[in-house]
Amino acid sequence: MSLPLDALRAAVGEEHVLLDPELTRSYEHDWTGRFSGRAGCVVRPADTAQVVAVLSACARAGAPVVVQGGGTGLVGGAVPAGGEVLLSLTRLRDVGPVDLAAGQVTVGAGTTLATLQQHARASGLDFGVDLAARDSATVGGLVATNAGGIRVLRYGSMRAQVAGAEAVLSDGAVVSRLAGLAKDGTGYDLVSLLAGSEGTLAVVTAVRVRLVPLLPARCVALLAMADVRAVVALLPGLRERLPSLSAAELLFADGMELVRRHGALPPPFPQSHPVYLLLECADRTDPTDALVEAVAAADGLLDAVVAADSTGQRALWAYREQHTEAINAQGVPVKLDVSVPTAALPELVERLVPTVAAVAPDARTVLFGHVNEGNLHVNVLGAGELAEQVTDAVLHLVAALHGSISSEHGVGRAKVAWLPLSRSAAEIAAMRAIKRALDPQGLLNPGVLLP
Ligand code: 2HG
Ligand code: ZN
Repeated sequence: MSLPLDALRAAVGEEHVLLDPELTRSYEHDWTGRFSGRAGCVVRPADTAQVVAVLSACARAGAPVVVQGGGTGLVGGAVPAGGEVLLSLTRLRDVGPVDLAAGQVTVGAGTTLATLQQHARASGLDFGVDLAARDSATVGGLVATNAGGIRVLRYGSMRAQVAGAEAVLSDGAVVSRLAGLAKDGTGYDLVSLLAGSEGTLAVVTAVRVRLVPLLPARCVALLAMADVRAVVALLPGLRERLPSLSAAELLFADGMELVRRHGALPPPFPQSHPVYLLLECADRTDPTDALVEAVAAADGLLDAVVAADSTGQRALWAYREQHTEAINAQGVPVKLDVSVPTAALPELVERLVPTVAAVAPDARTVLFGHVNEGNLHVNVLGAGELAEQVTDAVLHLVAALHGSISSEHGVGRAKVAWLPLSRSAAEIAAMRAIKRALDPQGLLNPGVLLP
């Protein structure tokens, strides 16, 4: 495959076309270390016009393109398979003024989530999506994967925050829908289509996002419970009692132990418990009393701690947010991010460890997740050569429980082979037809998402 290097250099400037392996290396693997591949070159455009020039050059040369944001993806969706032009969007960092009348702001695709959050908060608003990788994850990547995170319970996934987008098609044509109109009945919703498209349909260069009210008064609680069934049984009552509920996260004894050892964190309770539920309420006025009352009324509570001050809250969140790092410190995990109807979550948890053990007896399974969405992060350590078999067994179990093989991380390269477990043949055919219409040469993120 020949790369249009001269045209790329003309498009972005010589210094932003990287060929030296010393310079390209950091772009060529995912965060976990499980996925890697050599790029033909790395190209770093500074604005939409340069993305247009890059994609036009690649279209003329028939050169495939891998699109990359902050590199925090967990399914290999932004890692080259070998020889592609790797298009890094981290220089597209323009941050527009907050439109207070609309409650929206337009930012470049390479803007990090943390920057967007700080920008919104400085104007008295906030952004509805939050996740542990906030300092590196980019807005473009959040759209591409339809990222979820810890506040889906309150605000929905990334798709729900997107009011508009600007994107470049594989032939260099620009589709720009950045007016952020709350009502627009003029046909296909191209912007919504891009959410979850994993870079296979177009390159998102800017995003117009909806903002949410800033709720500075917070309270966090950690509840110890006997099992997941007891946790799921609490959810309807908690949602009803606590309109300010904004996160409900599930942790397990072994994950807690791992995180505590990794981060040298003190134990939350005098003794270990099988399951933990982390709750956060956010409001304009202090939600502590409401949360304390709800916790006191909870059935099946083994122990609980409530943190009303920010230091205590950070300490409780650390048990949850340090899971990903603590797991990776043990070795490269097989990461399976799945969801089932919440009522089926207890059964999924009960069957998971035996399911993994049946194919990989020496592997260790660490679970945690976002309980309200029935979203479980299944991290299997020590699967070695058996990674595919473990994936197959877990994803079949999820499908049997009417779940999704990818809840919030996307399909990427990791789960392409299993897409038919979550999407019917008719749906996959429709997705392929859309792909062909927007990217007829199949140049954008080949090998990602579609089998
Ligand atoms: C989270 O919830 C992320 O922290 C990462 O979705 C999950 O590391 C994982 O498996
Ligand atoms: Zn998650």
